[in-house]
Amino acid sequence: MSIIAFFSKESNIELQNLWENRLQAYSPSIRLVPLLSNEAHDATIALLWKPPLEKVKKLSNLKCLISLGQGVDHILKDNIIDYDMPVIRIVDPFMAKSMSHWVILSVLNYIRDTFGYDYQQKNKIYKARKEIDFTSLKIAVYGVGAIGSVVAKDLTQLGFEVEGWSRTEKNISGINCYSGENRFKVLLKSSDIHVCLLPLTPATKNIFNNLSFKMMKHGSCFINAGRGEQVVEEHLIVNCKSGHISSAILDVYREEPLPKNSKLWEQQNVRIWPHVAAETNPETAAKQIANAIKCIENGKMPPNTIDRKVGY
Ligand code: NDP
Ligand code: OXD
Repeated sequence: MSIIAFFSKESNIELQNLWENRLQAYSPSIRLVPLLSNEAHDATIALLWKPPLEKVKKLSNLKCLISLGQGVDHILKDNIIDYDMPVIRIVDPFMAKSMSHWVILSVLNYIRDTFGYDYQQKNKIYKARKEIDFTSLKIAVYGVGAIGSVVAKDLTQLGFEVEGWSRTEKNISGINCYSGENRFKVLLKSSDIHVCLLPLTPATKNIFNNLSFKMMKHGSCFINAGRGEQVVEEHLIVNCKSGHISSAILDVYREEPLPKNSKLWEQQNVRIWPHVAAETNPETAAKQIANAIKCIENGKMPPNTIDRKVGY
C-alpha cells in the first residue's frame, strides 16, 4: 500500500477521490489521504497544489513531493521545506497544447481588437476598427521549455514570426532562440507581442517591471500565463493606463484569487482570466504520477525531478 498525502486548493474530497481513482487504474495499491488528516503522518509521498507548507513540513515520513501542476513554486515558496527530498513536477503535452490554444486565442484577440468590438457591441456601434498589420508582427515567447516551445511552434504554424528566450541556449527549429540579459532587452525592444511562460524563481521574480515595460514598443501587447510575481502589477497598470501597453491578457496574479480591490479589474485594456490557461487534467497526468510513485518506492529518481539549485 502506498499512502499519499493529498492537497489541492481547498482540499476537496471529490477531487481527491477522482485522482485516487485515476491513479489506481495504473497502480491499485495507491491510497490518497487528506494532507490535513492524522492519516497523513503515515504518508511517504505528498501530491500537492498550493498546500499549507507548514503542515507538509510536519510529515516526517515523506520521501518525495509531487506537484499537481507543471510549476513547483508553490512547493519551494519561501524555502519553508528546506530539507533534501526530490520534488517532481507534471510535464503533460496536453497541458502544453491547452496553453497553446489560450495563447493563440489571446494573440488573435489582440490582433482583431476584440476589446474594441466588445465595447462597440455594448454601445450598439456597427463600425470596422483599424486592423493591426499582422504580416510584420513579432512575437517574443519568454520561457521555451515544455510549454513555451509548443506555444512558439504553434504560433509559427499560424505564420507569425516568433522568437524565444530561455536560461540556457536552445535550438528549436523555425524559431530564433536567445538567452541572457542582453538578449532579453533586445526582445523587449523589438517585439510587438510579449508572452511570458517562465517559471517563478528568484531570477524571474519582478522581471516585468517599469524598466522592461518602457523598453517595449509603444502599443505592445503583454500576455502572462507564467506567474503573477513575475510582474510588478502597479507598473503594468501605469503602462496600460497610458496606452504604452495597449492590451494585457493575464491568467496569473501576485495574489490569487485576484483581490476584489485590485486596480487590474478596472482597466479597460486588461483581460482577467482566473488561472485556467492550462489546467492539470487527471485523465492525462495520472499515468506519469503513478510512475513517479513507483520509481520512488523502488529507490529510483523519477523523470521530471526538478533541479533545486535553479528552482524549476
Ligand atoms: P519548463 O521548466 O519546461 O520551461 C521553463 C522555461 O523557462 C525554460 O525554457 C527555461 O530555460 C526558461 N527559464 C527559466 N528560468 C529562466 C531565466 N532566469 N531566464 C530565462 N529563461 C528562463 O516549464 P514549463 O514550460 O513546464 O512551465 C513554465 C511555467 O508555466 C510553470 O513554471 C508555471 O509557472 C507556468 N504554468 C502556468 C499554467 C497556467 O495555467 N497559467 C499552467 C502550467 C504552467 P531553459 O530551457 O534554459 O531551462
Ligand atoms: C501549473 C499551473 O503550474 O496550472 O501547472 O499553473
